[in-house]
Amino acid sequence: MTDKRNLKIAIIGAGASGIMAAIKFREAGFDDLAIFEKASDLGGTWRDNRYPGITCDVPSHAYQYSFATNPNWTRMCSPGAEILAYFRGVARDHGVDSLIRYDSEITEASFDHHQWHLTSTQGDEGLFDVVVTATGVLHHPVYPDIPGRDDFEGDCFHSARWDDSVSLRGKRVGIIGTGSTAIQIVSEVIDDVASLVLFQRTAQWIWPLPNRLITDEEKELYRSDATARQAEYKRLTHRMNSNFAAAIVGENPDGYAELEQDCIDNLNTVRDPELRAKLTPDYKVGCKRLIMSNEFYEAIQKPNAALETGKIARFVPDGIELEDGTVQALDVIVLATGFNTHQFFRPMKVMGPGGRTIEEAWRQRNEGYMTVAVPGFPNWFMIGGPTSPIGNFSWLLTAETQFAYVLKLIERLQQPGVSEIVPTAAATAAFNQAVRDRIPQTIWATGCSSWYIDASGNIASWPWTFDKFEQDLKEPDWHAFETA
Ligand code: N01
Repeated sequence: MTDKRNLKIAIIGAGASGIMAAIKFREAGFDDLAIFEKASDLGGTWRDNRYPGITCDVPSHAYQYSFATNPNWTRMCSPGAEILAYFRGVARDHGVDSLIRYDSEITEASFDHHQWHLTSTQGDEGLFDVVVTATGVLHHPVYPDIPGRDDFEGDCFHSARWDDSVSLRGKRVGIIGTGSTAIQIVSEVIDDVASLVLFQRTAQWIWPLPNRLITDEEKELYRSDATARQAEYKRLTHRMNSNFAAAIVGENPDGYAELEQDCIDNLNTVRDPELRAKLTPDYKVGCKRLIMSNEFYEAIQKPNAALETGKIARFVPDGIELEDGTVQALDVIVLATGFNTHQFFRPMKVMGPGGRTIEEAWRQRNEGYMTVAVPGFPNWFMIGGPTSPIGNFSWLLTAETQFAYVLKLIERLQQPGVSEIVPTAAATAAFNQAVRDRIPQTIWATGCSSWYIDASGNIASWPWTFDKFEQDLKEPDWHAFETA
């Protein structure tokens, strides 16, 4: 170990992926680390999203790090605050919270003489041998292109910018959007509000995931028996990735048929045929990210709930006006209108050798090699880069898989005479051609709009099974990389 070069490493983002990366770097013997975080707290999406009803619809015993399984999860799918507390606890217990430089948004990165020079909102951050971006996918809120938002005289905010000073109790509440977020909010607040109007542009398929409490006996077992805990983690991640996600990408037809039938049966629990018709999607199950809830259909059938499918024309001072001229009078409007998922680490300005920017490299589309690196940008690695498995895959396992692969590339930089490593243009082109060849066969290309699709119509997710993802990222193909 002594003759190995110690590298100066920057991690960008102190969310789930950045915390994991720091812990894994430490374990691998790297100790010159800094984590840059644009906010004043860690936790990424679990810090930003505090809306009522926030839960992770991935079972908690799968939505955790493989190396820090938690015996104390309270529910099969635990609430957001519990998940945030978990990440805080893991960061603290592994001593990586002290590496975080808060309120430091990296605004510029430029590569010269084998190193990245980083500038943040705090100023010059110096030189780094390696940069790992861990900037997440769902964190640039999209505000709807509906005119007149400032004309509305009540409270109006995005679901990821929840205004804690506003109580919904006894209010007339409007929610725009029918994604996972809106469905969780509706289910949680319906009994508190005077009335609720859900503005639906597109109906969604909903899989009836029960969210039971984890019993004290189960928790006791997980506390006393690490093997049982690990076995539950393995069982659930396998079920999610190998069965469920394989069904979604078209590699488990029986699993898919079952999933589809579950969603149809769930929809058929809606008693009023007119409401049921409005809630019936016109695209295939799984084309959009599948929503998990066994509460929403009951909530939307309550007497104080209404589903509005008329097209929104504009915000007006007392609510929302539809194209037919009717006005829904509201006190509070929640914009559950999703995220721009194609920005990655931008608006950061990234300049490779010779000043070529990532904007230039990604002018046509966001493309990398094996989801983690980009030709022309040496020693720059991404957790959650273009073509990562997103949506109904398990994100934390994706991040761990990518990190383990990236670590092998970085370890190459410790060898004498190696200062740069970067994927070749040819390997990257071949990888992306294979992606493009495969995409038309996936469920996401069967005719729906979704956040998987970028402005040019490219579908951004890993188009094969998770098993293949793990297999392909097990060991780098060294012919696909060049070093200097
Ligand atoms: O956002 P979305 P989300 N007028 O993009 C509608 C993760 N997540 O925040 O479908 C009217 O899914 C838009 O309509 P349409 C999860 O990965 C996870 O709900 O485009 N409507 C859609 O209905 C999820 O997929 C958990 O026609 C407008 C909605 O807004 C991802 O986050 C929980 C509109 C946006 O839905 C994003 O979910 C919550 C307009 N102008 C979220 N513009 C877990 O439990 C947009 N819409 C893990």
